Amino acid sequence: NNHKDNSRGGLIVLEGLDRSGKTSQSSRLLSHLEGQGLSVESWRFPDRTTCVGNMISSYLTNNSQLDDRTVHLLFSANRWEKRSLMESKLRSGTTLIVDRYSYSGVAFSSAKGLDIDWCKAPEAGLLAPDLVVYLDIPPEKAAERGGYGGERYEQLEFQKKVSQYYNVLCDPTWKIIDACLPVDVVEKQLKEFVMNSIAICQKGKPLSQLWS
Ligand code: NYM
Repeated sequence: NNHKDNSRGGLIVLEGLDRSGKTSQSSRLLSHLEGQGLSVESWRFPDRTTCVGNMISSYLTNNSQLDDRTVHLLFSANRWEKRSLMESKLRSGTTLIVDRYSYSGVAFSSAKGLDIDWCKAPEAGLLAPDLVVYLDIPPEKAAERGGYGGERYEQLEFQKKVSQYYNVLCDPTWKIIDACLPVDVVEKQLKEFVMNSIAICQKGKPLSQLWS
């Protein structure tokens, strides 16, 4: 039947400040979904394994200096270079759990003072997520968690600005989870949102594009 033809995996995006718990929640979610017998992969942006990703990584670790607009476009290019693989994975039925996406791109660059519409422009045409989950943590609480690794951006004052731009980007379709709740509670809420979203994609929800 028709449903089966258009069945696909879900594009699930986790967003939040540094130290909000995205990475540990991604790995818990991955194990859970694998355990359900689903085809699923865990991705992250920046993807530091590509040439572009190497440039980004060297910038983040303060091993190179780049103009703010230049690095913004590199982060965007790093998503564009993965777009076709992303689309084929989704169409072949694999769900992708993505740790950061275009929203990080826009929130972090806008927090540096770049115009928000300028920041959004190169993201237009990338695949739109089926679900965005925002792990919500006050910047002060995130800072208390420690482990800011000394990369660029990992400073309280800057993270406060980033959180303001996430607020601007947030739309009513985003699912917000209080990231100060115990990890198991966050995990449980996350699973529920994700399972619902995957079920809709399996029924043949069309893929769509960001901001275009
Ligand atoms: N970051 C991440 C950006 O500034 N723009 C982007 O497009 C993306 C995807 O990179 N502080 C920032 C947010 C993080 C940093 O990410 C590295 P991570 O999740 O720590 O590897």
